[in-house]
Amino acid sequence: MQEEPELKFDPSEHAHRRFNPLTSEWVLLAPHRGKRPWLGQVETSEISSVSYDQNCFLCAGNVRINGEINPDYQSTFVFQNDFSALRPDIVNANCDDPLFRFKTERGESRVICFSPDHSKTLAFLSLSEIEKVILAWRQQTAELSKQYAWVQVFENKGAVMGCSNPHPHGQVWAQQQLPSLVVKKQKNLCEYFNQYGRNLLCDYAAREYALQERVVVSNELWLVVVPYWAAWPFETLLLPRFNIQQITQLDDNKQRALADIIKQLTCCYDNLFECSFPYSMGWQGAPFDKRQHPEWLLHGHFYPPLLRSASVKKFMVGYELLAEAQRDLTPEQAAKRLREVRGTHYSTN
Ligand code: H2U
Repeated sequence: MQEEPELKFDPSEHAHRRFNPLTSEWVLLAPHRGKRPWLGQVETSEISSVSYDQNCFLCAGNVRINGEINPDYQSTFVFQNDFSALRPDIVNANCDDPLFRFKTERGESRVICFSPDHSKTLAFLSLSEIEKVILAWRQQTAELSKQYAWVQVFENKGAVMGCSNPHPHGQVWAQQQLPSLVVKKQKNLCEYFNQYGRNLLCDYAAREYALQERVVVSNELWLVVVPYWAAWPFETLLLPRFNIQQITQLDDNKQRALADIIKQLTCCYDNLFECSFPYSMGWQGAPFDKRQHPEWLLHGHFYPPLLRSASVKKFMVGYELLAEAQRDLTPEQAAKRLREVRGTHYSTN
């Protein structure tokens, strides 16, 4: 009698679910679905070619929507968002009805222009210019954290991510209460710390660095991986290889090494589909609640929407909205593809 060949699990072929320990959510991997045809929506993400645009609200010397004139800034420039989602002058009110619960929220929203040059995304800035952006993130967080428990630094890049203006910029939103995703992350980090007496993300960074399978770029102090549990096709997690809880604790040396990693990563992203790669990115660290947080490690998330090319994005729709996140390309394949396009920016070759 002929023996049945033993079926061996192949993560790049067989559907399986992976667990995200930061969110306690699972993601379904269906690698074989990557070959399906696409006749749907197409995106464009071109690199801007002008250093100054007279119609841009963020360029130096131009008038903003509220009539204020931007200074002739030479480096980074921060201003109070003229359409702030969060404001410091709010009345206090709340309701505990289990079905109609609310609490008013006090806060501030600011815009951070990365440079006066309208065309220079992070991938095109010099290392010292990227360091100035990081310094702005540090300084804004230091200032706002005196009053607010949560300071969210982020960047929406590209029209596909809802970015309203191509001039390279990010935002910072500060608020009194911890937002929902942060509460969830804090709970999971705490549970791991209480169970193992160790920091989840420190452990994860060390394991990924040793494995190298999902590493995209690294240097002596920082590491970028496509996380094992990534939901978005080319999602990455930027981790320090040292213990640090908050962005305000960065020093100049760590900041310099971080600028190098950001430059490397954003060049990989642009090189992948030879376009100005869209994404939402942001930093998360321990809340500013005057407590010790040994369970936290500062980290950055990059969530790019593109799937197959500069024009085809991943849609989080039917199954994802109703059941759970799902991806075709495995995180290992995504990391390999990003690694393969490391190096100088494609537009300079
Ligand atoms: P996004 O591109 O991520 O939307 O951020 C740009 C922000 O800039 C946006 O929140 C603000 C918008 O409110 N803005 C001003 O505050 N003043 C302006 O004159 C234009 C845009």
